[in-house]
Amino acid sequence: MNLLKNKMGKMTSVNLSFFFIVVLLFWIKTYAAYQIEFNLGIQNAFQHFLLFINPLSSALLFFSLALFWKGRARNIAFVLINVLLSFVLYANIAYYRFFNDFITVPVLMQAKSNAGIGSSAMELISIFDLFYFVDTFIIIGLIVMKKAGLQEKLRIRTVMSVMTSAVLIFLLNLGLANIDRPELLTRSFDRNYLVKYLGVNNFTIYDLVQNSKTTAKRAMADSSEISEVENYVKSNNPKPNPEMFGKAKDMNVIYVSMESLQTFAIDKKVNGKEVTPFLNSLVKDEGAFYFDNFFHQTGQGKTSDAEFMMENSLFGLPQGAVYMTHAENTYQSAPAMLKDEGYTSAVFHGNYKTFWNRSEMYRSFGYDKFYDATYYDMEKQDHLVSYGLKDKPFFKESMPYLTSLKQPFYSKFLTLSNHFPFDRHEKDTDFQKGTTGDKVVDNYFQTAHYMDQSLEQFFNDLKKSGLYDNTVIVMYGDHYGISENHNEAMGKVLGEEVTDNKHAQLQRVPLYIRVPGVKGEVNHTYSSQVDVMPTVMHLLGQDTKDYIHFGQDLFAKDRDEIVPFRNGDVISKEFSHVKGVCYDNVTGEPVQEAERKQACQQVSDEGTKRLELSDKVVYEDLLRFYQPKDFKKIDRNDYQYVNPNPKNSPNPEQQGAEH
Ligand code: GP9
Ligand code: MN
Repeated sequence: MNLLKNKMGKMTSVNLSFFFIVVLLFWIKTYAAYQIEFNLGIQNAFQHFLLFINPLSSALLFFSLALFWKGRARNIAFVLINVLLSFVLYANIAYYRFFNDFITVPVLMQAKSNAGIGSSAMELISIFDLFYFVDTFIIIGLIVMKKAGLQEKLRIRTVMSVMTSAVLIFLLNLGLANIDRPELLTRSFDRNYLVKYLGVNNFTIYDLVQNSKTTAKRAMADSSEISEVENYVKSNNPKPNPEMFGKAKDMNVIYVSMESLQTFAIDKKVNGKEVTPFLNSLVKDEGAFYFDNFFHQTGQGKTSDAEFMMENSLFGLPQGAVYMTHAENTYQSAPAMLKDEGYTSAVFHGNYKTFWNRSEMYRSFGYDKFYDATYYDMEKQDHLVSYGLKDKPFFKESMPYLTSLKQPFYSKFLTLSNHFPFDRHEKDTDFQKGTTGDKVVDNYFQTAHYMDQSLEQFFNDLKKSGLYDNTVIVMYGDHYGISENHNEAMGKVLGEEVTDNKHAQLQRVPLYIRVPGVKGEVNHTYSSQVDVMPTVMHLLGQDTKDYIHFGQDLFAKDRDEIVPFRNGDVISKEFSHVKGVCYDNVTGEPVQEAERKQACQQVSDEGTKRLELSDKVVYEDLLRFYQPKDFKKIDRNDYQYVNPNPKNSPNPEQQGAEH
């Protein structure tokens, strides 16, 4: 009996030793490919360790499938699995050489759109690439030379324990990755990150799961579902203000996303000096409109959520970033709406195009051009900050691109300097940091001040270029910069305790709209990011009544002033429904009277309804069933953002080192 057991044990180990050789070879090869081919921005030993271990779990799992067979069949399975995995890896390598990105399911589905790669495909592959199949040859060689060991049938339990170890190793990998980069899978900022932390294979699995979820929801929907949304939207769309409608007809548009800028910084003095003197002067000196009860409504998609709301008047999603999960949807966004009017559209950003999956989402929006970091000088170290190019060089280097655009243009500038952790600007400004003792809050004022200066520089350059008098400028704070973790320091800044309600009120972000020839003022309407698209369209003389959107023109007379947030809070002109409690906006105290409580509840329900309907539009991709009058549907295949003369290649160190 013992003899038999020993024999069995020996057989198992012999059987598995070839399996381990196969796994090991693929593991080493993948790791080598990471080092040679991909620029994943490894910043420390811990990340390096994760990069090293990340091919293991999926290699174990996939090759263990072969263990269900015995003899020749198993050997053939080893070879086939190896060929399949090697092919996935190599396809990513070739794709990355051209696009600096990894293959996703939608990319495969739309192979046609990558036709541009066809002609240069031969330049992307080389004879040395046979290296990426070297393990396949070794495995075949070992089998042919009968060095593959005994191929007895393994007990199911043995195979299952190999698979379980694969899953456990994956969970360990994921756990460690989450220590370095919290919310890796829920927020999934960038494909580079997922590959860096989890590996090409696990990324492919993640992408497949994500896509099947999206596809299932989309497949269940039909064209009848849009009518409920359409009815709601049409009955909640106040008439544009005739005094403002068409006031900026045929003018250019420039949006500026002011990174992490919150309203509390406006008109604020630190160490006796204004934090944002330039922005503070805009209403008086430049005739801009300033909205002081304007709120951001972003969720996990941060900057990208803000962009999405500003240009589509739809909400971001309750979980994850809509840019990452629903970039292939049909949208009817501002750049596309203006196409018929002869507008050229462009985005400017000192980070790389994969961040927030922008290069995919912009195709759905129909953006003509995307000037990402490859268009800027990213060599000077003192011009760089965690997420890319600092704002002053960013605006400076953007000017020639901007002035070369065919007019009228619709453009967007995404700033970066004022991003968490708000550092590395000591040498760029003489503005002194705050004194609360909380590093994040203290730094914030310095980087916000630097951004303010960069905006002044940009305005001056616009004036010099002659664009200023013919361009509507919309500048908005994208989301909060100071999180709840800093309530204590914020209490010192504001001179009052930061309660739940106060924190909700702090989600105000500044919004400026400057329309040449129109005298602006401070506007107190309760409003939010979804309201900007109809406002700007109406200024340009474009009606939005045929479009599915959830915002209301900021200049309209009968707005209902309801601001829903992704965390479930809803703020209106009269009430703030925060964490389930209803506060009176005048006293800041909880509402007591039953009747008013009910009114507050109604406001909250109304806000929630908007979020739900908007989510339905996005999850079920309902705009594919909807055709606004005079709107020409966007074909994503017409858009692609490949810089023919890149000044640099993506360096993920400038893709969000910290968060
Ligand atoms: C990076 C920039 C910052 O490209 O948009 O992203 P955020 O973390 O603010 O969303
Ligand atoms: Mn941001």
